[in-house]
Amino acid sequence: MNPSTSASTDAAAVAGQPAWSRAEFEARLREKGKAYHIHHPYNVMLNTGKASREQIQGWVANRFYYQIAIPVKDAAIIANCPDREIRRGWVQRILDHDGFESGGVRDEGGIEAWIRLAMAVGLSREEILDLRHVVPGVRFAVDAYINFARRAPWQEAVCSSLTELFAPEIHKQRLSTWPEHYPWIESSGLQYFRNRVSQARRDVEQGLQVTLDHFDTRASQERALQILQFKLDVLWALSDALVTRYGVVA
Ligand code: AHQ
Repeated sequence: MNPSTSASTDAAAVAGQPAWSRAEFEARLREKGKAYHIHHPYNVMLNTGKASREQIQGWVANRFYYQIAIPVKDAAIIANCPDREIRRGWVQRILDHDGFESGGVRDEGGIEAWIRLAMAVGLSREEILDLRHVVPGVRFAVDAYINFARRAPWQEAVCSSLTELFAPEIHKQRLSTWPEHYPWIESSGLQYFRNRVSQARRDVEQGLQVTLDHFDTRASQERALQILQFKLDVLWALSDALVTRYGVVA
């Protein structure tokens, strides 16, 4: 269910019940990792070495649409957030993806690193940038995420980024399995995943504190779980769309 619809039925169901403790609330957020796309058949195929060159190229080309959406999504959060301290932390996410040049320090950014991944799996820069391979279901899932972040209160959009609680594991899984299964992919092409292991951990620290601080009633905590489920569904639907276009090998 898209969490932009009101969750009044849940609020009535838990009215009068005390809020979960921070530890209990965090545990329930982490428990939703069971639905993370690391368990999706397309991802299992990728990380167990069963994917064809075309299925890998299709995943990289379609996930590029998700990657270029992230800084747009994060800019929407910043645009909605009146708190300077929060913005100071959150802006790092845009720099991580778009790259920056400041005081003699130059970082090409994650989107450029993803383009290098694309070229390492045999795609041209032109065909990754012109989005010719992006399938409708991927576009709709990613656009739903961006539009949620634009419309929702900024704290809800922050909460939706918490799928990254589970991201370090998936990046480490690729780094430990792809070189063995796909030796034809140049090792430098995997740099994006190496960078994300630490960046995701740092991102989640801020996102989790904002979420634990803001959602402080039982009804709002239930809503936070719905928001996280929405984002889990975005990632799952993205992989479903790839199965439709490229097939999957169990
Ligand atoms: O590379 C990823 C990334 O930069 C982000 C930002 C974050 C967000 O703000 O929603 N989520 C996210 C994710 C990235 N990679 C995905 C993957 O499987 O490689 C995982 C994804 C996430 O867990 O939300």
